[in-house]
Amino acid sequence: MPFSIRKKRVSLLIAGVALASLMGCGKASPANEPTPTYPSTPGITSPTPTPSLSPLQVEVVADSLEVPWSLAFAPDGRLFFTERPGRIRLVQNGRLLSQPVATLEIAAVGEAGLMGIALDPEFPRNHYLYVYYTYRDPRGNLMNRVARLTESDGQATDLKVILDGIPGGQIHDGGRIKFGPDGKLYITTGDASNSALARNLNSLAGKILRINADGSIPADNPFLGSSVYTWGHRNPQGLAWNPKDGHLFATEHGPVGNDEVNIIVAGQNYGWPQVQGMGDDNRYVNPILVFTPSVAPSGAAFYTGDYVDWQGNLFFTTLRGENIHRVVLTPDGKQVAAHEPLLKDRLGRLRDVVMGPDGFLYVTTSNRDGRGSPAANDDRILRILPGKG
Ligand SMILES: [Ca+2]
Repeated sequence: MPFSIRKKRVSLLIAGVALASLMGCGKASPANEPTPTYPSTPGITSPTPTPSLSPLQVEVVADSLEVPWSLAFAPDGRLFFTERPGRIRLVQNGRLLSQPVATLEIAAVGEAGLMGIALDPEFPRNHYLYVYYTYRDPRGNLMNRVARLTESDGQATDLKVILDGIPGGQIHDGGRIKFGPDGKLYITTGDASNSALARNLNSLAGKILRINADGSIPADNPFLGSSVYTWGHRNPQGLAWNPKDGHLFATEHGPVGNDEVNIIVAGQNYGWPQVQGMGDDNRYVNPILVFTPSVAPSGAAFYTGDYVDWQGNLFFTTLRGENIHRVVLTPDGKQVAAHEPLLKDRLGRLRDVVMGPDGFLYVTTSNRDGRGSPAANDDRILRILPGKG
């Protein structure tokens, strides 16, 4: 693949242990905070714990960032990402460009701001990039929308709103956007702190939405004339498709505990607010993983690189849990066979994970989001190399 971090950076490779202490962010959980546990979930095949944590190396790709929320690689190897206060930025040839790709007028309040970014499947031809952000409407209400920009030589202009009217709030704004293997744009939205909206099919809050790249509604969406794809979500922030069968997985923040990983099926209700975590009501889809206490899962990605032990595994980052989880699925791809938190050491809150064209995982820290303990060089984009220890 064309993308490569500059060779001299290879010399910076250090084991995760050394990195965490070097960067002064080996922060331990407060003594009074319960250590997250990773329970087996009732009704699924009993997970077989992976015997030991995978060896990892961690490399700094970019630092001194401000809440890098979402990563998107272009086919030419450039890495576009958002910073929540409103900037789209770029790592090119392994170097962070100081000049933003664009600075957007958004409302950065609480958890809200500039969140998701996705590149058009035809990006090499049309240079369209898509973002999800919060703004204030004329009455001062916080709202979310999806907009498209056109990139040229590292600058993005000509903003065009393609989906609007997503209720927003200081918390629970969802915000992940990704193109699926079907070429449609999927969007996670939060309940905007109004749980009733998640069970209301007429609201775009608390949903996973599916639209065409131009903002129109696909004819094969489950609800006629609606962008709603699934409902009953509280605050989903991660999307990833299993390359083996095309099934969509989503991570979701529960209230106090009951964080979820779900397999997303068109038209289904995922329970919020009637059911959180596992339920026994067949009107609602149960998650395949539940976390109590909360780990706050965010970005998600499937691994398709060369490291055999990880191939076909689902990875997701956690904010409160400050880790990357590796999930091994059963051969039918519908249940969890095993999972492990990967990091032995704390890099802090982790917001997004994607797979780079070089076959390595890239994650972002979120230590300047108001809930973390930032080190001097936070926030960062990190590259995770497996199996080198
Ligand atoms: Ca649920």
